[in-house]
Amino acid sequence: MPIRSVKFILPALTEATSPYWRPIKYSLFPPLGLATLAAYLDPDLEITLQDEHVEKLELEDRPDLVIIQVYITNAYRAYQLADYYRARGSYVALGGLHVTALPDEAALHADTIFLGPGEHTFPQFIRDLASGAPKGRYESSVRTLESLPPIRRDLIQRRRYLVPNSIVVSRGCPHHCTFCYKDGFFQGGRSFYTQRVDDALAEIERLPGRHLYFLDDHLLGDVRFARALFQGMKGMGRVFQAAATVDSILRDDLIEAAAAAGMRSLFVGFETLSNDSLAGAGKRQNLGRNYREVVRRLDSLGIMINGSFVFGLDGDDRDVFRRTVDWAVEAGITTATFHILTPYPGTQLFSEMESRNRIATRNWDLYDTRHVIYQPSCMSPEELKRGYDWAYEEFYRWSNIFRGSAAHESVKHQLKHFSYSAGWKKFERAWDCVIRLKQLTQLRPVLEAVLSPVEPQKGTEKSRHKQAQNQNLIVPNPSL
Ligand code: B12
Ligand code: SF4
Repeated sequence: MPIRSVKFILPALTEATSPYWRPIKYSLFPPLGLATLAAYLDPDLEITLQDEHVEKLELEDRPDLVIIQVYITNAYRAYQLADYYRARGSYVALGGLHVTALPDEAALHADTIFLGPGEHTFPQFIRDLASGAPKGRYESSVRTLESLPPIRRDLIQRRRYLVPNSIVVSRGCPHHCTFCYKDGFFQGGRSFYTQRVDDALAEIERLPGRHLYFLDDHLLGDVRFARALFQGMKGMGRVFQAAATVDSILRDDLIEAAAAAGMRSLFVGFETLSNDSLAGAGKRQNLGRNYREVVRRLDSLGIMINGSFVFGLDGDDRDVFRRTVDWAVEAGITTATFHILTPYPGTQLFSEMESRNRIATRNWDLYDTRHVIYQPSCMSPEELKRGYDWAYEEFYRWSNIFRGSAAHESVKHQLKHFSYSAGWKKFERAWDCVIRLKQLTQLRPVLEAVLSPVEPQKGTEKSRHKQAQNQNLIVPNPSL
């Protein structure tokens, strides 16, 4: 069939109408996955990319081809849009994490579905479509990020996002936590691979401004790659945020190299303070690690911490909430992301829970890590939900923001902790107002100016790293 117009859609989760909806959280990052796929199309086609999290969808159009990305919590909305466009005569393709986990469910709403990452299957599909023989289902098995065409960032409306410079230079992760989407999504091929360092550096060079946010699951996962990347970034004058595991922070001096390249904040999956729970979740890389030492090391390099914690792991009792919050505040974790354990379809955790009849609902809207959708082992679902709500409230209480800030030695770090944590959680109305006025772009340099530079703590071996004196622009992690 002749294709002249293509529309890419990232549907918004139904949560957009709930009291939990935080516009700023969904105005952080543009739809990078879809912009990556768009790069495989003939640039002369009429191509549009719409992100329902930040704009109202144009629904009067009749594109020849509609590409929709499906996460678990936007699945129902994605299916609704797919049905709508099919009824209008468009050819509809669905892909993403939820389609990979539950292909038969998604297939009811699509002409073609895609399992796994799209870098190899999508161009194959485009060729098949052009020759008039598209398949109903494509499964990714070839896994490489070599020779990727440059991401179609021109399709992204940068002014609508606080962090238009999000970037991923790898896919997947070397670890195998039982609750993570990763093993299911990357089934049938490699589950951790990186770009070539030169290509990653070229992509960074293409991004304007100073600030970057690496959305990689584990930026330090491939030591050789990460070291070469940081070496190449030295002197670029970038400041960046990323995610990495506990063990990679304690291992050798890679984290120092990251700081020297401009790392200013790190998302760290602490998950739980209990070794038994870590073992139960297959989180071996955290087992027996000294979390205090992780905090001390990052602190000494002027790197702020976004700590991730999961409640409801088997063995967690009613005290887990207070224990975790007390620890996070005392340690001086800048922001904390709390999750209610959520068994996503396609994960080992989901299969285990399902076989024991512990899954309480299959309403995907509720699989947002804020609802209890399974039977916990040592408390009731209501206690788990109450404890989770309490933990957020308690951690972001003014008194605890003060206490957490005071945990740092340097006054500048204390101030930065305070403004970052308070700015993210205590000024919701101001964020909403800026988004409504479409002024997020204006706020970026303001934030850069407000957040003061942090010097490494004196007397530590890291004080050599003057790079921490660079100005910072720090935004929260997506899961917050
Ligand atoms: C950035 C991010 C967000 C951002 C923005 C998303 C965006 N604009 O794209 C925001 C803040 C909105 C967000 C919110 C949430 N997120 Co989020 N997020 C991410 C994160 C960190 C990166 C996504 C990314 O850009 N990846 C890089 C790009 C290149 O990959 P990609 O988007 O997956 O696209 C590729 C493939 O999926 C595939 N593909 C995708 N669509 C299609 C379509 C077709 C036709 C084809 C061929 C291929 C294809 O090809 C692409 C190229 O390889 C991921 C973790 C991760 N590593 O993916 C979590 C992740 C996707 N989020 C997750 C969750 C749970 C959430 C929340 C529910 C959290 C919460 N408590 O609120 C919300 C709800 C989101 C929603 N809309 O429903 C889970 C999803 C679990 C699941 N099974 O669906 C993840 C995997 C995190 C995790 N480890 O658990 N998130
Ligand atoms: S370390 Fe993080 S990204 Fe890697 S498997 Fe575990 S939860 Fe997933």
